[in-house]
Amino acid sequence: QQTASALRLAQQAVRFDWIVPFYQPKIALGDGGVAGFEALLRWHHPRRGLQAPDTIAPAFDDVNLGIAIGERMLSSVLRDLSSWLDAGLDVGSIAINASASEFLRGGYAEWVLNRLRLADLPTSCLELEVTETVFLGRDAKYVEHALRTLSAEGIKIALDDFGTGYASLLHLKKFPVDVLKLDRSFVSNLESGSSDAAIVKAVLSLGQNLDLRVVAEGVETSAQASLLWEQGCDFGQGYFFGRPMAAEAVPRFLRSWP
Ligand code: G
Ligand code: G
Ligand code: MN
Ligand code: NA
Repeated sequence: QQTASALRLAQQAVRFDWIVPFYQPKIALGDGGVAGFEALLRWHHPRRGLQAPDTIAPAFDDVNLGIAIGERMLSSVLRDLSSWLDAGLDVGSIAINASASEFLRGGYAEWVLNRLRLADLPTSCLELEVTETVFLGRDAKYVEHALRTLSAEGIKIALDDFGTGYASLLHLKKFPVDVLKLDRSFVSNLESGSSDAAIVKAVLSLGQNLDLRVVAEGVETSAQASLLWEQGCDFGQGYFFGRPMAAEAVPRFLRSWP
């Protein structure tokens, strides 16, 4: 019944427009510049206030709700992007997260491309984050088609939570992946010289050899940022650089960023 209540809440959140993207900066470790942001779902509960996505996570796997949530997120992101670009702000590329259920709609890629065209925005301003679970279902053929279409139009594809899934290497060969997002669980123990340090090294060398950019997630300290940079990681994301923030806070963040 926990799932049922999460689905009910998600339904309400969609219907009443309680879903908003928060934005977390992605930093180029070399020069410290803002390379872009990841759009992360938050929703307003009328009594409990702003909620993280885990409170409605089962909705991501529901086809209708997953699609409806994806629509709300993309609409809001494109609206925010337009206002930032109109204001002359360079926000870099915005990454959105897509769940497996969203690919079950006919023409996922065409829908995204059409929304970009209608908003008069270039494909280079958008990135798509997927986890390996989208490669594993019966509908992997649709996913492959959608990712190839988006990729051919210039939208970068990022593999989220990298290192926590299965058969990653095969997927890297088969699907048009541009970016690996190194899961934050490997970053948190980086300094202790644990086996995680070896895993981080291996992922970075994989990225180098396959010509993929690597973004380290969950960077919480300057020591982690330095270690990652020394080992050849080009991008970082995490509380050390900035927490996910409301769209209204993004211009101020960009202006005050060193
Ligand atoms: O922001 P937070 O750390 O609470 O996000 C928790 C999880 O929810 C992350 O794994 C993230 O990938 C996922 N998530 C956040 N926003 C979205 C979204 O808009 N769509 C999908 N499908 N997943 C999201
Ligand atoms: O898409 P993904 O599942 O990777 O979403 C990232 C999640 O990690 C979000 O829920 C975000 O709020 C969270 N997060 C972002 N930066 C940090 C960090 O530095 N530390 C921790 N513990 N979590 C983070
Ligand atoms: Mn993500
Ligand atoms: Na992740």
